[in-house]
Amino acid sequence: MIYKLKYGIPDVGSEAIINEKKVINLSPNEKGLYKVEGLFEDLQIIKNDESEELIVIRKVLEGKVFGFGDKVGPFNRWGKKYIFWNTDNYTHHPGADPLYKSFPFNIFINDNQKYGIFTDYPGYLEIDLGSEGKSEIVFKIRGSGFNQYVIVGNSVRDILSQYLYLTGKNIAFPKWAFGYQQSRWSYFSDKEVLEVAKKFREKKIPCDVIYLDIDYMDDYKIFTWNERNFSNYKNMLRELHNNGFKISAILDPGVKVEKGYKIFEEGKDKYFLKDIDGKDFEGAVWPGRVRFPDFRDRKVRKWWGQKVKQLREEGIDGFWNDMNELSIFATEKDIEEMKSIIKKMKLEDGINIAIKAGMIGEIGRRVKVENIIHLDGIKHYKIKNIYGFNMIRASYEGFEKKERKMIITRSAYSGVQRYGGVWTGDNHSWWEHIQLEISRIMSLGLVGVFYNGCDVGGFGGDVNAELLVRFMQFGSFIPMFRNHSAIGTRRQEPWCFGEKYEKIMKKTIEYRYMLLPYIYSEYMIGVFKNIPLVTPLFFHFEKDKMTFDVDDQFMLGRSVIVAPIYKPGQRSRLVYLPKRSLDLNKRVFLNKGWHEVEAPLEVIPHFLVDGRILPIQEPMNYVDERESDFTVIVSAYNNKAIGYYYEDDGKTENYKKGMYNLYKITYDKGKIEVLKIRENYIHMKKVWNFRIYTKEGLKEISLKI
Ligand code: MIG
Repeated sequence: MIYKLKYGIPDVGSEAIINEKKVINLSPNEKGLYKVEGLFEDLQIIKNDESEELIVIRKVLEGKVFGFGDKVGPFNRWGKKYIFWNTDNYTHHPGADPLYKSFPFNIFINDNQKYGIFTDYPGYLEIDLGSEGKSEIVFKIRGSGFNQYVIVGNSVRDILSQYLYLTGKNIAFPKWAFGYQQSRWSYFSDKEVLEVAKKFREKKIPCDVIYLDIDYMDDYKIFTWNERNFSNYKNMLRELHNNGFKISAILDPGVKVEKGYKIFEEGKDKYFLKDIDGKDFEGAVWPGRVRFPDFRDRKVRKWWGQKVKQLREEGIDGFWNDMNELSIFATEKDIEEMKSIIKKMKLEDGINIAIKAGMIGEIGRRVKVENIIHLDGIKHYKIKNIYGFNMIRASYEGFEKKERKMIITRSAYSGVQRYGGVWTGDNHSWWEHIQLEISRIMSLGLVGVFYNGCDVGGFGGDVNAELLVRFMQFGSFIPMFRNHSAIGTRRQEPWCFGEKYEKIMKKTIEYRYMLLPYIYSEYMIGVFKNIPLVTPLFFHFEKDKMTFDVDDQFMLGRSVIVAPIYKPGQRSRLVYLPKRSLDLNKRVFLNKGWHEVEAPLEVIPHFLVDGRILPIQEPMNYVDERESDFTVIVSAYNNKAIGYYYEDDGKTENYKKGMYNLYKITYDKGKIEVLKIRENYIHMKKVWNFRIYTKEGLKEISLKI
């Protein structure tokens, strides 16, 4: 059940909502206040015309609150005030807010209530969840009105599913996007890129994607190539493809102001955001003076989409959209200064770069967004939070319709799952950030963005061997497994810390490829059925109250529980199992409850819930390399289990037309049964090996299906 509550009259229509048919419009009392029986009651509405503020104060019952996407801070959001104002905020300390994205959706849970609230406002928004100790929530916008959607459901899954009814289903990413991905700011030349690629293949460390950061461009000019360092880029792309790699390139929105530069000339006075004086607005980012496309305008998206398409045709397979908060450094002078600082830096001084960059970012935050106007006359600050959303929408619209798209963005707003996925931005090579990312990744699932990830290994600062191993182990169980790090920091490709650690990381990556049949099945079923790939435990074990307090474990799919190690020197940890599960390291059953589990450096504790199955394969060098041996692990303590296996072409939208295979696998008292729910795609796995774990021991069966 979805209720719509209207406060004032919004300045601009929302772009998040695409389906309102099932929504029930509630009527307020004469003061404009709402009461939703059994859930909450509005106390007051304050309107201040001078400051353009509209404030709603609401009485609620206390409980736990989850959601808000990848904001930092505790997983349970209660007790804190949050600001939604998309900002390039690169030091994710515990109090950092606002950050890059705005997902003003969360789910309230207490003993008697379960409901979601989506506060749909794309400008400045504050939500205070009882930070002053009262059982009150305060919503504050800088605008004339906003809509709110209150979603009542009988489970978290049901509430999320209704939210996705409102804001749209997730697109499906290509299968290769679930392979290992290697990035660095930057691989500076075609030669360097090819060397990195070669190393992966020589060492037989699986890898699917290599990233190009801003230095592939000529002077940071979007849609150009640096002809000096990437003089042979066509050859580079060809070679990478021949060796099974995909390439993802960064896209920044700022278009350099330079006479004769094609993109600038085409966009000038036509496609860019305006200043109050009616001229194109100018700020400074990496290229120096830049202007920013107004992606909200359909013709601008079309223009940008064409450029993306050209890059796609040249051989770029995926795109990551950066700096689209908007991130504006300041003036051109500041940029020149920053460039010379970076040039003078020795590599060890990476942290100083961050500090300097921070100083410049501070200036950027003072850029007056009040002065920026959209092409249709709307003031930018009223819709700042959907700039990034519309930027990746432009890339999405530029792609071939039939092709699956690999597009991620740093800045986003609710509904972004219709166009792509996200990563969490500039984290650090800090132990604390493994723990932080666990809760951010889970929270991104809870706001309906199923393809998400973080910079594995940490972006800023220098990683060390043990931290990298633990980060990689965690990364191998989240939707997007990408190692990325900042300029000036210590290198963190899997081979950078000598043989001992390389071996462990190779195993970690291979294990990810082993799990791909399961990961991809669960992901695709999730896309169909609105279930995030990574969730907190309570998503699948809601009746078990203990699960609501577990914020440092997660579920990958519906059957695997993961408990990462996020402290140096730690060689065991406490794990909560909401149901009897099979320890996938030791291959023994553990009962429901708390356990201390061993975790030597090469081990990340993870478990297969009893009664479930896990389809796996032999690892390969990259996802599309070959079909490999197929095994189904069955966790059947009491000789009973059930699970699913899904496959399709992994690269087109044909799954929407039903062109896929879906098998239901059941094990009951010694008998395996594989039911073909649908078999509309080439039958790939002919021989199925079953490894069945029961209380009596292990049984192995091989079947031709
Ligand atoms: O101002 O393109 O979050 O992933 O490597 C920094 C350089 C700009 C920020 C992104 C990061 C990327 C970096 N970018």
